[in-house]
Amino acid sequence: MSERDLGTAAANTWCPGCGNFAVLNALKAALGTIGGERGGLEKIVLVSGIGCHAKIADYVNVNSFYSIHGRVAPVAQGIKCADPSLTVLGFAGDGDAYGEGLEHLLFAAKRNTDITMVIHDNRVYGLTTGQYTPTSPLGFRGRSTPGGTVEPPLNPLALLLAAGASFLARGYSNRMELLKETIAAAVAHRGFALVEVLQVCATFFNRYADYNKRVYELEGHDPSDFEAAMRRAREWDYTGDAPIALGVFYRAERPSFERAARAEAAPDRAAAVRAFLDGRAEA
Ligand SMILES: Cc1ncc(C[n+]2csc(CCOP(=O)(O)OP(=O)(O)O)c2C)c(N)n1
Ligand SMILES: [Mg+2]
Repeated sequence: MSERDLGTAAANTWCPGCGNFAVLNALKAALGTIGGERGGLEKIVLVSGIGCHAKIADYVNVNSFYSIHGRVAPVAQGIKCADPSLTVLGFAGDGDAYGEGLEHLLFAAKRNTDITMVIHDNRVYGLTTGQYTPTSPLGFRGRSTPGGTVEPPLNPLALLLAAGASFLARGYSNRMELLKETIAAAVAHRGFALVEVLQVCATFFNRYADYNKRVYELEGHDPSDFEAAMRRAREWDYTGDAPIALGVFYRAERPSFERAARAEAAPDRAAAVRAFLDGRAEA
């Protein structure tokens, strides 16, 4: 199936300049490269949340499931556990994943379920027209905070790394090539992968000029080094004007939840799990 065939007849309702177009195009390009090893496009399932980002499910011609606000990670994990042969990608907003759904996201990372989560982090509630989210910067003025927020933002990369994510990366909606590569690498990873995308909301929080000045691509960084990844993750705390790193921060090979859980279902549980952990058992 070509990239063109991956489109649908649904009318696109994102605003002009929205960073979601870049995520959509990067996804289509990445899907074109996934193919064989992951079983082809029939084996792909997209799960989305609620918000502007969620409409991505309408615009890609693969199996998809609209979940509810904050519940992308549990739905994606359920699908993956029911049929581990599927390749499951979750698309969630910053409000969706880091606000309402944060607990689910942290536990998906802790379990290392083999899903890819792409977070459209525009640092605002886009669909509901401009309220602050967990990653809005200190002082953000929006519909619900006309005087500016008085609480600092979360740093989702530092938080997810601490929770046990085995693949962690950051992309930017104005760096298409890197975004394509990063999504493809996340899908290829066997285990919980999170791609935090600085996905600019052109209408309610336009950061293009600022991000363009500050983003840089990670070079000479060892993604197997947890401490180095944490230092890079904390370099910019989502407030202030520090440089913003893009690329793969962390990558580690660990048994995934759904494979370990299936090994446990074998008659000799302990032996099966041990064999699985030794890398000999097949799920
Ligand atoms: C349980 C629940 N709470 C609140 C809402 C209202 N709601 C719909 S979209 C949204 C915000 C979405 O923001 P985000 O996840 O950042 O997505 P974006 O629109 O920015 O892509 C909210 C609060 C809802 N639909 N369901
Ligand atoms: Mg948002």
